Amino acid sequence: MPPFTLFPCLLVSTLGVSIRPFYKDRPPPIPGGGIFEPQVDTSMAGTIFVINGPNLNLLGTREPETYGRATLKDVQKLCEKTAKRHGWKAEFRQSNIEGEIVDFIQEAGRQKAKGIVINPAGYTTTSIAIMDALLGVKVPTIEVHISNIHAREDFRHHSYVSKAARGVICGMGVQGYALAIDGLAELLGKK
Ligand code: CA2
Repeated sequence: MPPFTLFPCLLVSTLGVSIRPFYKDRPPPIPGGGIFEPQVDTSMAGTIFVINGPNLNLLGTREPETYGRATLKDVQKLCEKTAKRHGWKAEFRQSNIEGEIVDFIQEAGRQKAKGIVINPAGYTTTSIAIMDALLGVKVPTIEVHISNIHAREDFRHHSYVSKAARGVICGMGVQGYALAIDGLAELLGKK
């Protein structure tokens, strides 16, 4: 008997074709060779970036009278849950380093993120680099501050980041992050 009748699967799989049984509850074969591998189409799943600036890693451990008792992990869960309601995945980041925050923003641009929520913290009032990065990527951005910066010291009132933001939320505690994500959904017509 010729070998191709004994090993038909082997022969045809080298041609990129599968002759294995096709079950109705399985995805169809992948063009180009693979068979029965579950396929996730990530191109449709929107991503939003939630970026946190310096010292926000300390959230929930100090100054609860100003910033509340929620930790940054709690904020991450809140953002992931809120993003999921809109069919989005949340990429949650924090850095104490200005250049890393610029890198996160550029990454959001490269990944064609649906939106950015950013609490620039101490860099709010100083960072032309973060403002320039946001202006460069053209991803709709909402700036968030946990505290009401306008009811605090004068030096907290000015924000370079606001010049690149579609909206600003402050004084709503960590719930401001969820409001910002809902706001992005509203802006992008998802509600
Ligand atoms: O209210 C906000 O979210 C701020 O962005 C927080 C910044 C502050 O510089 C801004 O003016 C307003 C400070 C973040 C520091 O976070 C800490 C959290 C807990 C304990 C210590 C610092």
